[in-house]
Amino acid sequence: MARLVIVSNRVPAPRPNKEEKAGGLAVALKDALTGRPALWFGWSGHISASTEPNVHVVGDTTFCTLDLTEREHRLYYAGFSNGMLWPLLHYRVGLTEFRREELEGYRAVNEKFANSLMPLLRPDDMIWVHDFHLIPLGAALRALGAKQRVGFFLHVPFPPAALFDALPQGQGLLADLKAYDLVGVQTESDAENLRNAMHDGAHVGAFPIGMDAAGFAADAVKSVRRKEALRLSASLSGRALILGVDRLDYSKGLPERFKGYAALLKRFPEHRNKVTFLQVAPISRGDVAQYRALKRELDELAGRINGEHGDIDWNPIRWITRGVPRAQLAGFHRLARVGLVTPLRDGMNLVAKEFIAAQNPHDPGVLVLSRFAGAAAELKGAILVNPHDPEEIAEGLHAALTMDTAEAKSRWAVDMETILANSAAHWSQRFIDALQASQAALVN
Ligand code: GDG
Repeated sequence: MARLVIVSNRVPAPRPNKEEKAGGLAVALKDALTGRPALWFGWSGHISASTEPNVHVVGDTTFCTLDLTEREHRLYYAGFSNGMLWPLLHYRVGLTEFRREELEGYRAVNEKFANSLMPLLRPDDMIWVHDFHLIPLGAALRALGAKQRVGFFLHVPFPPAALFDALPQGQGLLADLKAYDLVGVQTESDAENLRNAMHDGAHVGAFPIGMDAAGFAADAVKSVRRKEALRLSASLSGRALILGVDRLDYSKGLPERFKGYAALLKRFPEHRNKVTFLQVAPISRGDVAQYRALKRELDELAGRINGEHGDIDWNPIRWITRGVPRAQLAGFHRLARVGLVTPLRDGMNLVAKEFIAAQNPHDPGVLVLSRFAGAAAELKGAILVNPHDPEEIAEGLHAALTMDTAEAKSRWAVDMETILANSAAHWSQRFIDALQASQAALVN
């Protein structure tokens, strides 16, 4: 079996530990890796002047990471990746900040990665580059003479061409994408946008990311009986739990979500003191001003909602900005009557799938999901809402809270079948098979 070389900005710690950062990419790829020889290459997460790769071998996987200098981190990561590409690709042109120096720093780090990776490659490796931090990497490897199959997967959305056009020198990034044998995106609509932007994009395809639904379901069954889930359950005093779990990021629509919950309590007073909304939102990119401002806004909103709607024995919102271990989260999802997932834009959104996976088949909770998450194209049983309208979120919540068990079961069953059919392992196999086929087409 050909070795798989995965390249991503962050490489997860070889051995899981409690401090592991929340993030969809690492979760999905770890599930995908089991059972084949692999090299996982990327940034170590550390800042130093060292240029020596750090290497750890665990089973069949070699983890190889590089440190970034303070300047590289500022220009490539905080600057161009997070300050320009992340908002742009999430349709938020108004939040982008472009600096030519950052684009140059972004290209320089991609070249540094290519230079370090090149000597580690074997002729029959299959290389799979991940996400918006590394768009130019394939072209940089080709410039060094790499002949291997190289594929790219974009985890975040791709916006309509007219929005992408706002990026200075954006055509250069689109040209870089042509160096890949295959470019994967999450949905057909992302693929259409990217093909339009590239003018010719025969090698662009939709590969919706999956997750290990059966494994997460088994975790949820165990975890719902453990101490933390029992503590949460006892603390609800019979109230229905509405659960949100997201990195604290402006793409996730959290202020609108809080306002939607407040609108529920106002417009449908029968739910007062009968529901509790728990939002878990581990701080992410806390060194970026926009993210600090978002946290302050949510602190204030949560405080105001609790002040206005709360009672002496009831806090309507619980808001936690620490990460919760994955095994505990599975049990929390199983306890929840409603999963509230309302990003303004999201490539896929694995939390929506995790909520479905964790439910009790005999009495499942209901998913209220943004129309603008990639997951909405797959999860036909969810209640879809426009996350920009708090009133629509309130109506979705009300419908979910009052849904009878028969309907909840049939909606859940449809979605569970969908996610069981597309595990992370299936997803990566589909991509790898297509990558292999695309190279064959070029050769013949
Ligand atoms: C990007 C794209 C796409 C969250 N809080 C905690 C925690 N999490 C875990 C969730 C889930 C993961 O992090 C988040 O994944 P998402 O898919 O929801 O979102 P992004 O991080 O933005 O991921 C996204 C994904 O890549 C994969 O392609 O779906 O659209 O934006 O697994 O459960 N995990 C733990 N504690 C937390 O507090 N342990």
